Amino acid sequence: MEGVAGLWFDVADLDNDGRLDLVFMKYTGVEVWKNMGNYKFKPSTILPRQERIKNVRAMVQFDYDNDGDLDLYFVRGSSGRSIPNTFYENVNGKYVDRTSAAGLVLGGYNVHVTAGDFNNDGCVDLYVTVNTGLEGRQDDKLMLNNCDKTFSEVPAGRTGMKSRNKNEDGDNVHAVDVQMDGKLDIISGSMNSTWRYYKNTTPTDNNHWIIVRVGAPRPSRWNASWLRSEMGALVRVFCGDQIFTQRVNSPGRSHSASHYNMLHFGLGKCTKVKKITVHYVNGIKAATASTLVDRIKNVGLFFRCPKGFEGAQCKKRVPGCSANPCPRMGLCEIYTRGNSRRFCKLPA
Ligand SMILES: [Ca+2]
Ligand SMILES: [Ca+2]
Ligand SMILES: [Ca+2]
Ligand SMILES: [Ca+2]
Repeated sequence: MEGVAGLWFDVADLDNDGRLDLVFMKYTGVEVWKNMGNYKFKPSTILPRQERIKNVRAMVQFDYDNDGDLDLYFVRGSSGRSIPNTFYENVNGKYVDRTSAAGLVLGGYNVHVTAGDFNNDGCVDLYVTVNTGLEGRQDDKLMLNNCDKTFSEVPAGRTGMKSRNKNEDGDNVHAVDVQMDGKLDIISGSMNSTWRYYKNTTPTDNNHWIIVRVGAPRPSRWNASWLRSEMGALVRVFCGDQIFTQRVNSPGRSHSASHYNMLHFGLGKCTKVKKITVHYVNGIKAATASTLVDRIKNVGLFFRCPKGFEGAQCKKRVPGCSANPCPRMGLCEIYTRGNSRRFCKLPA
């Protein structure tokens, strides 16, 4: 992989084998490296004509048709000319160009994209930021999913979003529910100005939602892997006869990665979630029983650090922590890595 001249890169399991592959977005085309396991990668040409997808600025993997597989959208931009974006539908593991059919050409000088169900109708929408350089000032684009494999742009005057100022170029954008009220909000930066935060006040027409807070995988008798992150896990919400699918990842990952494990799902009129499943990248699986909607649901393992401890998972070694129970920790679990290191961890 040495010498890959990339502009941005992202991780995504493009071939659905459970291992996250690498996607390099370059001025000269897209380059994919398939994850072979054991930290080995090899070049892949899984995307049709990927070498011709030039000037990619960002990508997002999302299930636009709720068929359980993740589709792929590249936004593209150049200061010299208008460039169409590229959208691939995942059809049984093969990627098919549906850019025009889905109404996602856009053109112009697009910079970044985030996906989320902004009106909670059960169909994932897109928000694309735009650079002003090409055709004068342009506003960002909110593309609502019509739930029929097409998208429609919401006219700028109807979004309530402030027009970008002259010379204010769109940049990062994240779909995040700031208040945890079930309505996804927008946080968007610009290259030469300030951040903007847009609170979502869209009428949701009694649509429902659920936020899945994904914790770490629980080690089992069969799999005590220390690859214990929830990042990259595939999460499915089964509601009514529909299945909603997302992967745990930063919502603005191509430009500015963050650790964000709260997945927002719009559920439409569905009122009862049958189950939620999580497939972690280390092979461990988790599932919940049925649950009501319009709430936050925890899945997986969470840690909190008692006073005097520190680190994301209380990794500061506890003096005298050699036997269970740990001092001052009440009910705790001890995990060992190798022969020499022991940590006390207190399940939340
Ligand atoms: Ca893969
Ligand atoms: Ca799909
Ligand atoms: Ca929607
Ligand atoms: Ca909100």
